[in-house]
Amino acid sequence: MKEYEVYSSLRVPKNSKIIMRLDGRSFHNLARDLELTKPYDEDFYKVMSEVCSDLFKEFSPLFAYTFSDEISLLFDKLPFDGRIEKINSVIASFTSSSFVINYNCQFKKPPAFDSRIIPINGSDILKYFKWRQDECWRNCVNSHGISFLKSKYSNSEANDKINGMNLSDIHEMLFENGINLNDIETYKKRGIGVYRKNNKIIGFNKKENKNQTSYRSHVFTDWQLPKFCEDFFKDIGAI
Ligand SMILES: Nc1nc2c(ncn2[C@@H]2O[C@H](COP(=O)(O)OP(=O)(O)OP(=O)(O)O)[C@@H](O)[C@H]2O)c(=O)[nH]1
Ligand SMILES: [Mg+2]
Repeated sequence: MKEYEVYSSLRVPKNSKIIMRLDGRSFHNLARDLELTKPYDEDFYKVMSEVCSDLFKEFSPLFAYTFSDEISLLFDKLPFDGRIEKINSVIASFTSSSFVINYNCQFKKPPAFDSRIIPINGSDILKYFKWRQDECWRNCVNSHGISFLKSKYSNSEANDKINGMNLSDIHEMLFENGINLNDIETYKKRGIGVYRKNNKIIGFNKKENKNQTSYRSHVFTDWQLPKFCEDFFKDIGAI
C-alpha cells in the first residue's frame, strides 16, 4: 500500500534555504471569540512571540519573524531532511499546540495554522522579509485607521471611508486627530523577530594568566527590530 503515499517523497530542492510561512486560520473569528483588543492586543502579540521562541528552540531556524497572525521561519539546515509533508504537517501542528499552551484559555474552536514552504536564496531573502515588514506597516496603518473611523462612524460607513483612502491619507487623518503613528511601539510598526544573539563573556585563563573573551549565544526576542536591511541579515548569518 505504500505506493499510494504519492506525496511522501516530495522534497525541497537540495542546497536551497527555505522560508516557511504559517498563518492563523480564521483568526478574525478567533479574535472576536477571545474579545481581543483592537487594533493591537498585547497578550496576543506576547503569545505569538512565545510561539516563535518555542519554534526556534525546537527546530533551530536562523530567524523567526511575526506580526498579526503570521510567522515566517528562515531555515538554512532543512528540517526532516527536506521532506515537504513532514515539514508542513509537524511544524504547523507544533505551532498550533504552542499557541494553545501559551494562551492557556478556553477556545470556542481548536486554533489552527496553515503553512507553506518557499525555497529561497541570496538577496531574495532580504526582499522577502522587506515585503513582509512592509505588509506589517500597512497592517499597522490600516488597523489604526479603521479603529479610529469606527469610533466616529457606523461599521459600514467606516469601511466605505477606509476603502477610498491610501496609506498616506490614513496617516494624515490620524495625525490631524492627535494619533501620531511615528510614536507608537516599534513592534507594531516593524513586527517581532527571534534569532540567536552572542553574549560577550570575559573569563580568566589561569594557564596564560590573563583575561579571555569568549561568546555564548542565546535565543533573543527582539521587540525593537530595525527596518530590515542587508546588514541585519548578514549579522544573523542568513545572507
Ligand atoms: N482584535 C485583534 N485582532 C487581531 C490582532 N492580530 C490579528 N488579528 C486578527 O487576525 C486577522 C488576521 O488576518 P488574516 O490572516 O487575513 O485573516 P484570517 O481571519 O486569519 O483568515 P485566513 O488566514 O484566510 O484563514 C485580522 O484580520 C484580525 O482580525 C490583534 O492584535 N487584535
Ligand atoms: Mg489568518
